[in-house]
Amino acid sequence: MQVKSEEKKASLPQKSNFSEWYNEILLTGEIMDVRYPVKGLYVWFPFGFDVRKRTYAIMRELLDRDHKEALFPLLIPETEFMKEAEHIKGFENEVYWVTHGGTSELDIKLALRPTSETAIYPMYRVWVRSHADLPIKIYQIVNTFRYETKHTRPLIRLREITSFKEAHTVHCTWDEAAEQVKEAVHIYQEFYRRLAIPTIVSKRPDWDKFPGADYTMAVDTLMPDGKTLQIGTAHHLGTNFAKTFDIKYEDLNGEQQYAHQTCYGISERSIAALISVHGDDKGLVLPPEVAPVQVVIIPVLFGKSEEITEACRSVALRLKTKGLRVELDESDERPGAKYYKWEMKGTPLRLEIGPRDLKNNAVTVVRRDTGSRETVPFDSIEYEVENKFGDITRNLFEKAERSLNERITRCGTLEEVKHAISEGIAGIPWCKERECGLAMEEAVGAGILGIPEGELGLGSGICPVCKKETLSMAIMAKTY
Ligand code: 5CA
Ligand code: ZN
Repeated sequence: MQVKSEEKKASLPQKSNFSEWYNEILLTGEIMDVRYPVKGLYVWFPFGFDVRKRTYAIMRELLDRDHKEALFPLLIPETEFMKEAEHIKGFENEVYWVTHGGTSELDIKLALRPTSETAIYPMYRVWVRSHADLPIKIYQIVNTFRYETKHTRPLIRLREITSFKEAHTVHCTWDEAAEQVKEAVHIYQEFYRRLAIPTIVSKRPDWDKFPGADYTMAVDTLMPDGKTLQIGTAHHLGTNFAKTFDIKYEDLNGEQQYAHQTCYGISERSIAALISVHGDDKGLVLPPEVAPVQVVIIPVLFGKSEEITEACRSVALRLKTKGLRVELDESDERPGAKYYKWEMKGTPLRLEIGPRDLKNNAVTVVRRDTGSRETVPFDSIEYEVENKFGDITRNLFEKAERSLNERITRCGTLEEVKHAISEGIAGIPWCKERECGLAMEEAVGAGILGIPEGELGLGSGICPVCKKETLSMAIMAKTY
């Protein structure tokens, strides 16, 4: 038995070896099975699906405050898909086409949505009549398909994105749409705060914006290997799509006006970030809000003890009554083996009751995030557990934020940037000119994420290319 649990412990590579760790934890942590025989498509295990469900419940909760959920078809006729020139340019190499129904060739090819502008906007054309119909704020959570040619990776770069949350809004004015983009970014920040994931918000450089957008705001986080992951984007579409899809409203003066639009999306990259930012050498570490099992109770029995079993059952019942997700592990495995198993699963709290706890009318509480052990009175277990949940989420966020901040380096030269991006994010003065930006990317072999919001984006310096003075700092990083 001892040997077996040691083996289990050793089966996860150290997190410092991130790529191997990531692949292994998806399988051992029962998040995704990567053995499906189509490249870029993966299978959600029930446990992973449970985490996904809880994560997206947060997203739904935030959006449902003032958005409506809807559902549009997966198939988009070529005639609609081919309307917006920029959009086509951006996506045509990534589209899967349905060309046949059975054995007969279709008159009009059908695209599997890579994103749903061209599925939704023909309907918006019909739905939008007057200023009184606006704003419209609709979202859907669907699968989308992108024939990605870059290296595919589970949860990160998929050919079937299974958890694409896309919101599409319509407004009277450009400014109202700009406000909506801000709101979208706030929603994402709140969402990631709930997942204890720190984020950096920046406006993408013009050459990296969404095809068909006026501008793109992006939310990024830093992965353990020092590469950033774009975990959400919000796009101001101006009237670009309104013009091609003829979405007009009658204004107060009775005049026809083109509508202004936004769209914003996230994917299961949110789950990739959740796993990668918090996990450790022992496995998953999940914030209580999204953990399928929040508390595991393990009887520490030496010989048979009815009393310990009874005490464990009673605690389980009390916590369940509080609405918590509790598992009482009464299996025959040794306690040590059980610890490994539940640690791997990221269970935020482990309660142990042994003979000494019983004697003292107490429960031993072990935190997954810190490993700390504490004895708490049996009678106040509900209070103690709920209290610790708050502490855990706070601690996870603070720890992740520290780790992010430690890996941001302010640089003065491109040589320094080259060095800094092997560890994380580099800040570098940038005059905001396209030519300089492209030259900087070329020189260091990494992308400009943008000029980040907040203090990080400020600082006087000299653009490394044109040598002009500037007050803005761009951030650069190797990206997924
Ligand atoms: N229509 C817009 C907003 S919904 C759109 O498609 N934007 S996007 O292309 O930027 O995608 C939204 C987010 O989905 C991205 O920020 C990124 O986090 C995620 N994403 C994009 N492509 C993939 C992919 N192949 N696999 C996993 N996630 C992806
Ligand atoms: Zn410059």
